Amino acid sequence: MTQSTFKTPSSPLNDIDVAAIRRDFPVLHQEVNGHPLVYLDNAASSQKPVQVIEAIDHYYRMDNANVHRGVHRLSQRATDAYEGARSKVRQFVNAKSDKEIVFVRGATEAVNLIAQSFVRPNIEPGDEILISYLEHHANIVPWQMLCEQTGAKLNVIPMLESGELDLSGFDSLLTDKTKIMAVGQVSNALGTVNPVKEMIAKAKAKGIPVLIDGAQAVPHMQVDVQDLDCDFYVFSGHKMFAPTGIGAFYGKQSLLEAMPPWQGGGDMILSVSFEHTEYNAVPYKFEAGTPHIAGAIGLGAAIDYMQSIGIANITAYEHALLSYATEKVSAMADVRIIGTAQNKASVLSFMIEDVHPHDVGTIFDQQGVAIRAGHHCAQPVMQFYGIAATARASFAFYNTEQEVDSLIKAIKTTQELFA
Ligand code: 7TS
Repeated sequence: MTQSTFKTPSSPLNDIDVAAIRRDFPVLHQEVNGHPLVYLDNAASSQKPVQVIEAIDHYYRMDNANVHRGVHRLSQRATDAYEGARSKVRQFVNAKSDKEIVFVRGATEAVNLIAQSFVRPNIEPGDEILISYLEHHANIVPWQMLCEQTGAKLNVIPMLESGELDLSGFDSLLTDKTKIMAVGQVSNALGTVNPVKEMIAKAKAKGIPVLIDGAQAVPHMQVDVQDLDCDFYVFSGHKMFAPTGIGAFYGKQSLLEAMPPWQGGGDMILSVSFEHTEYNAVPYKFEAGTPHIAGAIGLGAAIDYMQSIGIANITAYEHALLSYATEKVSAMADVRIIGTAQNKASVLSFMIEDVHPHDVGTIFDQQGVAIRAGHHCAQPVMQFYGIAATARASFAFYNTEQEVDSLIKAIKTTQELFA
């Protein structure tokens, strides 16, 4: 597509009112090093709209109390708000029941919980766990730890130069020893959107349970866990405009019910004596201790906010923005895009010839442009390309074409400095 295509009234870039949206994000309106902030590090953590900030503020000003235990009014309001947020998450991912939504700290905690509570009790030496080359460390290390604990073996779906998964030998990796397939829907380092629906169908046909790491998917696209037919779906709030320290996972109710609890403590029990403890029903069985109540409320508000824009509008807008950025960067000499999959979401990883990505990040910061430089907690992906790091710009629906132009300008400035 040419640049002029993007300027036409029918462009998805005109489908949402970005100027109005940006007014909802206080943090975007500041200067960094004498330049307007251009925040392109959304894959690491996204910014928060006033609607989320105010929901948290309201909770602490008016409703603050512990949940599930008080007869008093504030505790009831806190409980209603917390459980209301659970319903919003259930509807957001289209789970059947609120009982299938467990609040956790984030995607990392969810993967660890599922590894230890769902897989560990049923795994033997020689059994297999299947992940992919594109995973974030959060979906690698918990499985390696489980392998160390149990003598199971980690298998890895390979990748191609394009940054897509190499599914040519996929069927043979799904064996009768595979206890779980755990794959990301969108790669955080490259932006590749994996064909998870097809992959899930193949795994399920062989009776293999599936976990999908949706941390980089939920901020950008509609997710329907029933349509996907995955067994678990994990994500973090802070990448989808909600606070840090809160996330959620979906688990099929029958599986959650059969799983032992992960952590013990208050709220996850029905009764305790020294002789016998009876656990609470799902999802509370997995929510030991006082939860991040304000965080869950903020997550609910973030879902409301995204839905007020429309998830399909977000997807279309960001797709157009990524195409615009990709076209501009591709046209530059001595800049290499890392990850050129057909289907990508909101991530542009690149290398400027003869400049270390960390220097790129520092020079960009001097110009107010915030990106991430590093291995993005996906070191196997870096090893695949024989590099230590990339510079990564990652977009949200509040980013603009003008900000992409600032990115291009920052690349040119960097090249001039190193010329
Ligand atoms: N899975 C994926 C695909 C991720 O991108 C991340 C974080 C996680 C899991 C872990 O999420 P957490 O909220 O539990 O930490 N990814 C990134 C990133 O790309 N830059 O910083 C964090």
